[in-house]
Amino acid sequence: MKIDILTVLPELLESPFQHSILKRAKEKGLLEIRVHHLRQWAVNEYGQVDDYQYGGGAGMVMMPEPLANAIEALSKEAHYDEVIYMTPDGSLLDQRMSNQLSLKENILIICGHYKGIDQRIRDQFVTLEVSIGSYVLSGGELAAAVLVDTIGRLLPGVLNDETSALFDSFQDDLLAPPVYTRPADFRGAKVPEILLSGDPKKIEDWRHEQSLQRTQERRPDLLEP
Ligand code: 6GU
Repeated sequence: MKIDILTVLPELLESPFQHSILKRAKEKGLLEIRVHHLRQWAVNEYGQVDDYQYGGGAGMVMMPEPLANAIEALSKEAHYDEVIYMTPDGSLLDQRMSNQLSLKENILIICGHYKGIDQRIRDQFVTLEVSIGSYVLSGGELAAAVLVDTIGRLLPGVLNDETSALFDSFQDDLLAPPVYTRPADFRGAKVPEILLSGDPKKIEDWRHEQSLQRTQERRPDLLEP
């Protein structure tokens, strides 16, 4: 899978994909991430990519020309299955959306800044608008990093048996059960007896029960049909 990201702050996206699971995905050749600086397509020698908004009001708007030129230039090299715009008024990201996006071949992600991008780019080029939650970030970069992380770890061959996404919270609409490691007695707090029993069936049942209980307590909305 190939993911291109368009941003005015490429520095913000330098580190997130260079560690851990995403790093492994790239090294295995399962994921290619390219971060493009929108200023390459600026309208003038000053590197301008934003301007005042029509109708007045505080805050700049990202101009349509640089974005359109960037999208068109990048589209010559790859056919994009989705052109995604990261925006707080987009569809709320959830595991289902990440699962679906992980099946795509090429994705382009546009990070908004300032007051956002000119509506005509959203109308003419964007195929999916994504928000990562009901709060406001300074820009789309951190949201894009979150989205790419959720997608990258789902690509076949990225996770091994031990880290398998099948057991993640949300994958079956349940939160993950509590986990423990050594020591079996930490300052008097003991690991639940059943996990030391060596009985796989009992352990599986216990974990499922704990998952259900946690979900009921913390995220009852996940249990609704
Ligand atoms: Cl995708 N962008 C911004 N700027 N803020 C957000 C967001 C995205 N998702 C939640 N808040």
